[in-house]
Amino acid sequence: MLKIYGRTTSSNVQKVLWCCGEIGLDFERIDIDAAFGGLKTPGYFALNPNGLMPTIDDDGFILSESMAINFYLAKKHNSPLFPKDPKHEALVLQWSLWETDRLDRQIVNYCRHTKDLPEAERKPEVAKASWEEMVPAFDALEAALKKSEWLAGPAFSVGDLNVAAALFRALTLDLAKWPKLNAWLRRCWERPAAKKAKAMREA
Ligand SMILES: N[C@@H](CCC(=O)N[C@@H](CS)C(=O)NCC(=O)O)C(=O)O
Repeated sequence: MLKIYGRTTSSNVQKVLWCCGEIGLDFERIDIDAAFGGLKTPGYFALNPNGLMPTIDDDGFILSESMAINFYLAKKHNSPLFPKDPKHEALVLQWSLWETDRLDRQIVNYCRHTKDLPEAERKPEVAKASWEEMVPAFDALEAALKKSEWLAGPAFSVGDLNVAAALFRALTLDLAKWPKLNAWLRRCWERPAAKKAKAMREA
């Protein structure tokens, strides 16, 4: 059976749990702390030399990077999440890679330095610099979503899943300036598999 290493409170693990829910995959989830005593241990480094979660073990095939894991699972299981049209497949890659470059760290840093960290540890200059990168990225998503309901073809795909899952923290931000992005994000997170992954995080 597919094994997923990582805790449910990690947004990158949540992304993979959401994908498994969409596909209807059974899996065993292993809490890294319980199994290995931590991420930075020889046991876990043997699986993932980055010492980060998630990692999967699919009958001996070891893979890390949440978005790559989702491409693999969606493609392997012939899920409608993975578009058949090579152009749509390319758009899945485009948006997933784009998100890791333009928004991933920026949104985490913004939320940390505006609300998540204890007040004394917040650095307003980090929040400001992050926001200045997030605005043009949100504008780019807004422009794409004005043209199409979904990011990679006519239906919800692993591209939408990867980007919406990564934008988990944006659900708590005021997105009124980006109505298409706001509606798309909420549409994605209204999916039963997304709600289930979110419930696992909050359990
Ligand atoms: N690009 C990687 C990022 C992995 C990552 O940064 N994971 C975080 C959790 S979301 C982690 O392992 N952090 C170390 C920790 O929580 O101790 C992916 O998408 O899988």
